[in-house]
Amino acid sequence: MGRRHGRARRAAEAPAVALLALALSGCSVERPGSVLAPAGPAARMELDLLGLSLVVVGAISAAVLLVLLYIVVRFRARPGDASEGADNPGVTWLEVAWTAVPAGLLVLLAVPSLTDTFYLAKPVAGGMRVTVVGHQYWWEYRYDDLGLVTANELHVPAARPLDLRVTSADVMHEFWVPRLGGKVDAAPGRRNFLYLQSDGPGVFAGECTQLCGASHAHMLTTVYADTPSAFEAWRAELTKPFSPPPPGSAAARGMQIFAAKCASCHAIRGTAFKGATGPDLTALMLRKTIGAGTLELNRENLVRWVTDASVFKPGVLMPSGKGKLALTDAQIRDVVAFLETLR
Ligand code: HEC
Ligand SMILES: [Cu+2]
Repeated sequence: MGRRHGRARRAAEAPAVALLALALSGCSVERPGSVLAPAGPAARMELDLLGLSLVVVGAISAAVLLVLLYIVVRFRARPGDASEGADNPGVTWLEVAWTAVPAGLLVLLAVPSLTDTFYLAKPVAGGMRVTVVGHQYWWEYRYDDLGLVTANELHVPAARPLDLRVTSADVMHEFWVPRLGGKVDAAPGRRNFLYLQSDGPGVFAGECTQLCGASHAHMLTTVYADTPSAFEAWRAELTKPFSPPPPGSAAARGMQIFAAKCASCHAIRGTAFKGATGPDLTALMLRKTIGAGTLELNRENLVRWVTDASVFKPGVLMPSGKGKLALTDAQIRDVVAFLETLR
């Protein structure tokens, strides 16, 4: 009785759980983003190919199953009939047909597969060149033509083709933004080309899809396909001259701490800070998140991150402020005050 009751209740709850899951999946930028909802020409080309293969394979499967079903029923053993059945010497037209039809279908699949593969394998004219470098556990973006460097949040002009050259500074990673196109390996010592493009402005989730260490799951990225004016505003922020904080302020004290403890790993454009093992922090405050999507960017989270990032990101390669870097709480607040001037 109790068991029956439980089962009935679970059955009654199922639609509610499904609805809740649906509602939750509708929140914020969709992660990881579905290849079934392409938002640009490369992704659409790949989905069309998938659709064509499904139709062809589905038609073949259905035809074979129908013929099989017919044969099983039509030529089944009947009660009282012990004969071996008729000896069929072969039907030429049938044999020609079942050779020619699959051959035709293979050609139908091969032609678009090959043309699409070759099309997607080379840069589209007028593309924006960005070098993508995978690091444990974040993405570095170097805009080769614009001379900009940033991390984790890739701003691009909407609808412009991207000419990405993907590589790695350490282990194998894999770069994937499902709604904009295929994925590609980020391998040390190699530069793999990837063409992505959006139809228009939008925000697209991406991530590392090659298990690369303890915080592989915290190696997210976001592509911002900006309108021309939004992209220009972002570019202007990243290239404007560095303005040092006013002498005597908390931020000024923080900048000295930064020079001593952080600049060996982090660069800021227009300063003497040129570290390259961690993300470039130029215009840091324009980002929505820190730690490759790990925490929302705000003062409290910056303090927590600098205090000990490994609390949020296991195996993180940034040393803890409180531990290894031997900073006091007051020093951490000062250095965060400096970070907050980076915009
Ligand atoms: C040994 C090198 C190293 C030192 C020293 C270091 N960091 Fe980092 N930092 C990193 C690495 C690596 C990351 C990327 C971690 C990740 O997301 O996996 C990082 C990430 C960050 C981020 C987040 C950036 C982003 O866009 O996600 C901030 C902010 C930051 N560090 C500030 C500091 C400050 C402030 C100091 C000095 C108190 C400091 N770091 C010292 C290596 C370092
Ligand atoms: Cu990775």
